[in-house]
Amino acid sequence: MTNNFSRTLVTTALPYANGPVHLGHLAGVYLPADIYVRFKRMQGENIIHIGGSDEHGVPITITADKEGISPQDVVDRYHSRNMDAFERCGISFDHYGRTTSPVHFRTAQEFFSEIERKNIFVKKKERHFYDPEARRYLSDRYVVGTCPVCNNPEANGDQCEQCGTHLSPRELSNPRSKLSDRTPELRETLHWYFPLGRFQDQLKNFVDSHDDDWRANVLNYTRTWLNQGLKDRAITRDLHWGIPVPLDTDEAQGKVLYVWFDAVLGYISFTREWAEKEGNPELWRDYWQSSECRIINFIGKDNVVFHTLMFPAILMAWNEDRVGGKYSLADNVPASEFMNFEGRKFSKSRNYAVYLGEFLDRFPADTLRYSIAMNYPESKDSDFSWSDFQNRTNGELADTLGNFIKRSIDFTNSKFDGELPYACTGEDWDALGIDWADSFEKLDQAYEQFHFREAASLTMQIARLANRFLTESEPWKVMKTDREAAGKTMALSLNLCYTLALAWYPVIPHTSNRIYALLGFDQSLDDAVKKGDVTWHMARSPQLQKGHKLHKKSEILFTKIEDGDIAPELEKIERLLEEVRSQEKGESKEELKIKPEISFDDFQKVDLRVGTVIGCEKVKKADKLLKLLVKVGSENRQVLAGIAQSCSPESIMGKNVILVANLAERKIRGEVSQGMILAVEGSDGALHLADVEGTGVNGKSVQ
Ligand code: B3M
Ligand code: ZN
Repeated sequence: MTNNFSRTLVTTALPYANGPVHLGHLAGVYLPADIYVRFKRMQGENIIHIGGSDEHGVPITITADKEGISPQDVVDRYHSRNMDAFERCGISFDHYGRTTSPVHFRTAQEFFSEIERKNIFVKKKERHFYDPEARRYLSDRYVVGTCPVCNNPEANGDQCEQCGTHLSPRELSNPRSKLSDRTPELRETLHWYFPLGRFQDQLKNFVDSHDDDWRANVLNYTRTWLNQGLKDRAITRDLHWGIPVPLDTDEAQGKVLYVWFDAVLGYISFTREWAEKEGNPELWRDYWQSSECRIINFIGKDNVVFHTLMFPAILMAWNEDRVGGKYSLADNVPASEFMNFEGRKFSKSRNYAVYLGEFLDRFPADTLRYSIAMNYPESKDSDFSWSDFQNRTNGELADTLGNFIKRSIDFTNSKFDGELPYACTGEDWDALGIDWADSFEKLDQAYEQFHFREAASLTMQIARLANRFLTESEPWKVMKTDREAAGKTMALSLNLCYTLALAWYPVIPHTSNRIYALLGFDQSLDDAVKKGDVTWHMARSPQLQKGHKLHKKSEILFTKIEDGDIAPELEKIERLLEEVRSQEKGESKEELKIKPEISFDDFQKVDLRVGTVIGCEKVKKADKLLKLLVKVGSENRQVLAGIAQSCSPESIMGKNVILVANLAERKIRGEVSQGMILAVEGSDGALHLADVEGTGVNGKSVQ
């Protein structure tokens, strides 16, 4: 990935403005992007970081309905809260836009119109539930009804909580609207589909061309989709919140663009807004429409295919038959895994999270940035815990880095009147025992390849060596007999402080600015970087001359975190966990609605057998159903199971499942189902088949 590029555009996934961002978001997307951007800025590269709020889609209207306020109120609230939290955390966006802005409406509509003009969209008529009283079409989550599998009368349009079956609203009997409790009617409605399949070959070539530089997880997710064959995706919705379909026809009335169609285009709109802010409205083209610009999309793993397939396909559709004004595709899409919190997944809906703004009310941004960088979920899920945060802050930031800086500054202030007493030579510098060339080569590579955890550890390693150098040189003792030697130690130490100020800038910029100020500079490090007065390269050799004057100030860079400081947090976790557990229990008690007791004899009537899955395919037009062929002893049974959204056909082939073997046959979606198989729902909402290991178990009864 070496460059012929003279510019870089970094984008970060646009968080939905329906809630506050939490540490999981920070760890996966915003902090890594900011670290990278700061590193590049310091290298003197032309790089911009564009982000903003995703303000459309069902998540926003659901929050609004829940709180009884308008979607606009929801997005206004969280857009400013999130922007403020990011700023306090030092996430240095060049522009943070919002998808409700006029420029974005224009951009998204322009894309729709261009693709429509080229006749690329496919239009399909469908029947959707409509609530005549609320005068709204109902998305899945707005419909309830009776589950076709377990007869639960309160099943949701997307899933039955009682039996776990994933459903679509039309599979429910006695459907009702959540808005009015009335029976909705099926109404014919027309929708625009983006034919992803039309771009299958182009997309495959695009992905293949990044075989060497994209992360394995990104390639894997994307190829799973490619291998299944890309399908048409609806890109319009019947919703009252969103960007109107820009057509004057009757059929376009009341329709808005699907949130994912508009959200990815936000990156472009926001770059346009940035260019306007810069006073050069055409400047965005240097980033989006120039082969000299590298584009990097930082995202979480749940957003991969939207960025590696959907967004590129939209740009391909735009570019088709064009001579000028073509958009470039991303060069890299570094998707993170998830960072968990005290061993559990963050969950907005269960309120199991630490929100960024709240965290920063209690602890300094850099302690968080450091801990999270050291836990960056690069290739597997990681975990944030309060005790790890405490240990890293105290043992690494305070005892190592902070301690070294303070001792260097204070001793020079008190014994050398705040003045660098000696001119360091290259030889002195090399004699420190730090292999500068090697350390910086490794650091550069770590940053370049998005290995931020490694970058932070390497930098801490330099701080450790510096701290050890000062301790072992004992200038406070040597001073009594050899002032010159002590002076040399201090001059080297202060130059090491300078090196550390620069080297830490990508990860803990607030601290770097403070060290830089302690070293006697009037201009902030941020400004010095911006102006190019300070560059990354300067970190590897001594920069402070003999006679250089410090500000003669002293500062404690990191306050230690006492047990008492995190005790309330730990108690809060206990409470949250308690709540989550009782919610889970409550849900299972309440919503399971345990059926009336049965006798042992009744139970004995159920014949459970082990069967082996010997065939499996998706059921057409039912995206939740799989059709299985299960071998039980000498019989083969056809079973329909609502597990398609959790299990791929390939993944369950050959598994030994538990089958209710004496259940009366029934028809689902016109297909016969001869039994049921057992599955459980995990806390992630996915269904897991009860799977029996071992050979020779086929046909055996389950005890
Ligand atoms: N808002 C989903 C999410 O927050 C979505 C990302 C949009 S990126 C263009 O996970
Ligand atoms: Zn059910």
